[in-house]
Amino acid sequence: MTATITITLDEAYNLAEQTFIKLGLSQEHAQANARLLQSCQRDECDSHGLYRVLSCAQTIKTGAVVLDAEPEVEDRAGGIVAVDAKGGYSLLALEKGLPMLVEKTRKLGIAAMAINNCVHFSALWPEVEMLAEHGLVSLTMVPSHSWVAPAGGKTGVFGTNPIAFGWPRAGKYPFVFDFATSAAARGEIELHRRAGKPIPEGWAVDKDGAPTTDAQTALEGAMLTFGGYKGSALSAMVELLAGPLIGDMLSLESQEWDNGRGATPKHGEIVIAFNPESFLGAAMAEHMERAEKMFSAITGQGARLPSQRRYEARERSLANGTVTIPQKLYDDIRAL
Ligand code: NDP
Ligand code: PYC
Repeated sequence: MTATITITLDEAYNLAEQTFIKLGLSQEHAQANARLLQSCQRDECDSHGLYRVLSCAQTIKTGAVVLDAEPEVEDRAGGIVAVDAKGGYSLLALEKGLPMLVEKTRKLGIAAMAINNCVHFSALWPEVEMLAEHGLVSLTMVPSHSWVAPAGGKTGVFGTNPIAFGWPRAGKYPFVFDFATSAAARGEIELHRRAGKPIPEGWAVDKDGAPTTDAQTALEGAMLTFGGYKGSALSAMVELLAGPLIGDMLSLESQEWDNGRGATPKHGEIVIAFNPESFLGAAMAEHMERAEKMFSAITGQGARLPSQRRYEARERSLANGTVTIPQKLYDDIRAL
């Protein structure tokens, strides 16, 4: 059994923040990153929780990220907010651009934010949850490095390319899903490797295109999309919307930029937000209630909504004021 350690939520935040500062990140970036990692660990999203401090450390060591980048927010034509992350981590850029995105969405009914030139390591659900807190529906996506083969191929073209969607619900946690368009996030395969566990069939192939359940072989080979050609097409859409459309890198280009350093991907991100009130006016409550009918039809038959596990984990962590992580992860972070 894996040895674990339980620490308070504050300790989780401080562990991340202090390590980032020791590694040379500016305080603003260290805090934005630590806030995100604490939230992910609180919600038991292990592949994008405190574990990410290790890949950030590796990225910082390679010099691939600008440690004190000051994001610049630009009010671009009509409904577009453009944030230049200046080669820094994405999260501070997101925090800086979000208020203008909310304001534009409220005013125009629909608006989009392009974050460019950012190093990206995070889960996307916190972003759509933040927008849902403002009563907005939203969609966000990012490419990564070209680890994932297209359906029918065996060489990486796509990133793990997550898509997150958020829908506000009166008096309830929002409806949120957030998943990679690969069969699993790369972070999941890395966690299997660290735990010495095989990965499920269908996640990856080896360098020659043969199926593998060995995590290390998978990381050296190519990952697979979920849902065959359907996941493959969605992954291509993510590349296009969060790449060429906003003038930023494809996963293939992020991989070239990395040039074997082993840094976290660098690319753009697109966040699209919709204001239900602008679409529906006085009929908003009625139509939001119709959405509830669908949620009830799902949960009413014993199926669960995406994020339910996460919200339950959140309640538990907040009630206890703690999170539990592998002792080895804690030791590895402390060793930094
Ligand atoms: P999963 O395959 O675990 O899918 C996650 C989503 O599906 C969650 O919303 C989850 O809800 C929901 N879900 C899982 N099981 C069920 C079920 N039985 N019924 C209904 N809903 C379910 O996640 P991935 O491995 O694909 O991705 C994990 C994370 O990795 C994401 O947060 C993603 O943003 C991040 N990621 C980030 C990348 C980046 O480049 N920055 C790249 C790739 C991934 P719940 O959480 O409640 O289980
Ligand atoms: O887990 O696939 C992943 C991932 C890529 C970038 C950040 N997380």
